[in-house]
Amino acid sequence: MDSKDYMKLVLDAASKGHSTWTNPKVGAVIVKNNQILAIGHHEKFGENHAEINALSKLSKLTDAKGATLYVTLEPCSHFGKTPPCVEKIVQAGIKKVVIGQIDPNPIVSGFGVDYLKEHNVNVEINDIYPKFNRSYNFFYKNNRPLITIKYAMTLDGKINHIRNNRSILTESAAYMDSQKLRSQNQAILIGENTFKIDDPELTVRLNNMKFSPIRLILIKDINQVDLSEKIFKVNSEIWFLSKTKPKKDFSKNVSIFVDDWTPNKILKLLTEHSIQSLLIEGGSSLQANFISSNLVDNFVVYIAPKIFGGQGLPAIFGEELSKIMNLKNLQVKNLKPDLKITAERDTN
Ligand code: AOF
Ligand code: ZN
Repeated sequence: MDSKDYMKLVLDAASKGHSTWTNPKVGAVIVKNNQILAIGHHEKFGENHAEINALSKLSKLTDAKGATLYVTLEPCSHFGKTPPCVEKIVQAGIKKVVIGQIDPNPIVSGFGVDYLKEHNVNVEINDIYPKFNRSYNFFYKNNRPLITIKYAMTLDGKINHIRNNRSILTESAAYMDSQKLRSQNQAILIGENTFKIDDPELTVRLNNMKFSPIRLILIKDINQVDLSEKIFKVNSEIWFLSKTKPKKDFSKNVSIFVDDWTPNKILKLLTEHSIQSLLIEGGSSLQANFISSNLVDNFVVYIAPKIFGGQGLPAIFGEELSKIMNLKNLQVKNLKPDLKITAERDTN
């Protein structure tokens, strides 16, 4: 195996991490004389970093003396929830560290490499995982969350059949895929009409698990919210973004932010709370507002094999959006009987 193979191996290891939010997924492998001594990955937010998990698999730390450490992300140099990995790496006598990517997190960025070099460890830096830990990287580079818009439509662009009624357009494969999409985002946002008409739970139902990203609801008047809505049945965080102050008490998992909300203000709030990714599920006027503000990075569109024609409401965005947007990286996936199309903002 060569360096390229090891870098692929660490990426596979990193991918095994589950609940690492809002920390990155990281993988590490220790190699000596072309033998793999140990592989580790970051398993869960707040727990050991990948490098420490790999080192702790050795029978003794000094088994790694003279070895090379391959790691997807620059090893950390700060005291956070765990002590700095670079100190352990130096203590173990590792002589070379091959890094997949410099950490964009300013508390680490470059400092990890500096520490290793100062302690006579050879460092090789690559930049080979541009898409891995996408929202983590995006957040630190752009100082705002990565924003994805999701909607389902018919082949003639209709999202609803009858006004103020929810039309279910797609089938089970697309449904499962959209659940996965929810699980990949730290927060979900919906507007007032979607909240009232759909009465959604906004949870993730996957592999017999039920959990939820932070659920954000944009509403004019918080005092119009009915506590019997389905959203309150699940005990995870809910944020109402309201124009008015509440007159009644809500449960502990409900936060109310009062302002005259615009897409830019919402984004500022999320950034201040270190939210790295946001999925906007609807309705289309809320999505159109974000597009108009030039704040949408990703599109996920499910297309159902139906035509509503004049029986349906105006097509998605209709006249609500007067902006032209160019997209790139269009990809199509067959989720029979539906299609999934993804696209990204074209920044050029
Ligand atoms: C991880 N896992 O394997 C590596 C990380 O709050 P802490 O102490 O867990 O530190 C989180 C930061 O540590 C994270 O933003 C990144 O900069 C760095 N490296 N984090 O959770 C890991 N190697
Ligand atoms: Zn670390």
